[in-house]
Amino acid sequence: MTKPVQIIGAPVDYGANRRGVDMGPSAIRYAGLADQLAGADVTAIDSGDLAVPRAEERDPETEEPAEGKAKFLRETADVCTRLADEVAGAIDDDSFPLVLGGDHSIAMGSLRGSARDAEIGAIWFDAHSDFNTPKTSPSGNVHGMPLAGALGVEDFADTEWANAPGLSEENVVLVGLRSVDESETEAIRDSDVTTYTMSDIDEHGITDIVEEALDIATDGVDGIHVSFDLDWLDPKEAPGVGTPVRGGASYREAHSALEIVAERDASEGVLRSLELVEVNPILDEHNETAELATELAASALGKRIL
Ligand code: NNH
Ligand code: MN
Ligand code: MN
Ligand code: MN
Repeated sequence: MTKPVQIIGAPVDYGANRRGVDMGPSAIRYAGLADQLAGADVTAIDSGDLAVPRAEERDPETEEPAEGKAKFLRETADVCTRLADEVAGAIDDDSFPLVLGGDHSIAMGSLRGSARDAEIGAIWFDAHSDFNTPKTSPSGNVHGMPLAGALGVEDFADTEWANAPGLSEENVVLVGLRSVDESETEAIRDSDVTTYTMSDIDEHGITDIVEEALDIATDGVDGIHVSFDLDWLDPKEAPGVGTPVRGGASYREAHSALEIVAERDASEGVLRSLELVEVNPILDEHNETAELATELAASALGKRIL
């Protein structure tokens, strides 16, 4: 990454089912993010954390939407609006936004900011598809909705904060799925997003899948956002997440995936923004998931061994 990297912390847990993920940005910094980025020859500016009121001060029930449920939706809307401004501001300053979560609900802010005045694609590394809406969500947890939100599915279509008009389904690729709710299946099939499951990775290998994902995500756009949910990895590698699912990506597959992204970026300048989400230090073992997040950031931003 030749641009200066602007670190933006989003200490949000409104969207998750387990408290503690709001401490993710601190845990990732404490795990040595600055050193890892220096090791990737990146100039980093840490702009600190967004101010996020504690969930305890808020009422989880929201008045809207009329149907279905989505906990802390108003608070999520507020923080995503401010995050979008930060991300768009970093891009305007010719920096590269690196967003640290927080739960995955913040992706609606990152994507909307990244897509401001631009057509973008997105690669979504996640065990889950995050394609629920307030009407369909079995949990009411907004971290299961951000991709539907950013694509303006159903209730999200008219929002001024979730829907990212510069992001089209044709340029969205989900990689490494292994937990898709019944409620999400139809919406995904009806959409034009591309999906690769863990079985696809077993069959074709991570390198082919990520190269294909990059071809699709970058086709005809100004750049891509990479949204990286740490629960994409196998829980043995990344225990510090709220919704672990067995059978995930290995340590090497995760690095390899992001090294391929970095290589494509080095040759074609495709990367516009990156986020690492769902690190929960309360559930972690000796901060190892946070540490992994720092290493993965370095891989995505071009760290080389030789
Ligand atoms: N699909 C579930 C839900 O909507 C779980 C989502 N959890 C995630 N997504 N961590 O990445 O609640
Ligand atoms: Mn997710
Ligand atoms: Mn997930
Ligand atoms: Mn192939």
